[in-house]
Amino acid sequence: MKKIAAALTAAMLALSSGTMFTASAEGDSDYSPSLYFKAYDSENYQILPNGTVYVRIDNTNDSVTSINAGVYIKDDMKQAGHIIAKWKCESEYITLDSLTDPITACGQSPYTEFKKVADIRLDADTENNIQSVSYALGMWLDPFTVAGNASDDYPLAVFDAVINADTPAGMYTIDFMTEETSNLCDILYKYGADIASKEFFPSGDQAPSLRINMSDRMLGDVNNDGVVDAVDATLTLRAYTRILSNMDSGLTLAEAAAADVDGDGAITGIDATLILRYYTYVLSYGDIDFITYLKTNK
Ligand SMILES: [Ca+2]
Ligand SMILES: [Ca+2]
Repeated sequence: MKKIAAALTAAMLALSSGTMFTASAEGDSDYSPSLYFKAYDSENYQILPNGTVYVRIDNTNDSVTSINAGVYIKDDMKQAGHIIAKWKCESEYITLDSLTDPITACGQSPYTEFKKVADIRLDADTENNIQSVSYALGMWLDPFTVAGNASDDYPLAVFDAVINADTPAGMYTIDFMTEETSNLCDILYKYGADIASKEFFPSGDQAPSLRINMSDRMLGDVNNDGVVDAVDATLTLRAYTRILSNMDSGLTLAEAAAADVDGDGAITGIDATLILRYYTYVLSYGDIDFITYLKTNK
């Protein structure tokens, strides 16, 4: 059945390829849906404005931290009609677990065609730390009907990323699968106003990773003296200068994770500036914590 659907899809794509130029003339040729992760709020970790999860690890006890997250499709034009999302974590310290359909997790599937739990296909490959969810009908003719106002009012699936108690500080990611040719994220969507369809393998900006920065110290406190101040900004700027000169940052993994305050996975002048700006705020009797400050002063 799956093969037949794939063959039909291929045939439809072949038939429709001639009309794609017409569609691009209509002005939406650059459009495509995208996938993204969203970590849900918890007392066990903090979420930076860009969605990166900051985990303050404590290797002195055996506590396990679980990050609860959802996988979403952003499809403003509501054109998607076949969705396969696959993601993996390559770190041995993080285990993907508790893959759950959105009906069980939050009472609603993102698409009205998928009303029952059994309509949504979940797969967990625990050996390779891979999870996936598929929204597929036997033969694709029309885009799915979005249940909420937007395609991402409800997740495609939710899962836990379980962080082992002995996880070293550092920067980790959970990644959509975008490289292996036989095991990709795959979305079919309508293309333009006509019947033409397009198969799309989201990658890069259209399938950003979930970033998890872990450190034994609070965000921004690079030297771990309990305060975020000009010294931390200076250390961050020095590391950035070294990186610019093609040298090692000179920071330990715990220092680097604490220095990446905007959570983009790199240490740059922006991180140093944010630390300095927060320090200036604290000097003028500001009393909110760094992450709340970052969220309210984006
Ligand atoms: Ca400090
Ligand atoms: Ca950064």
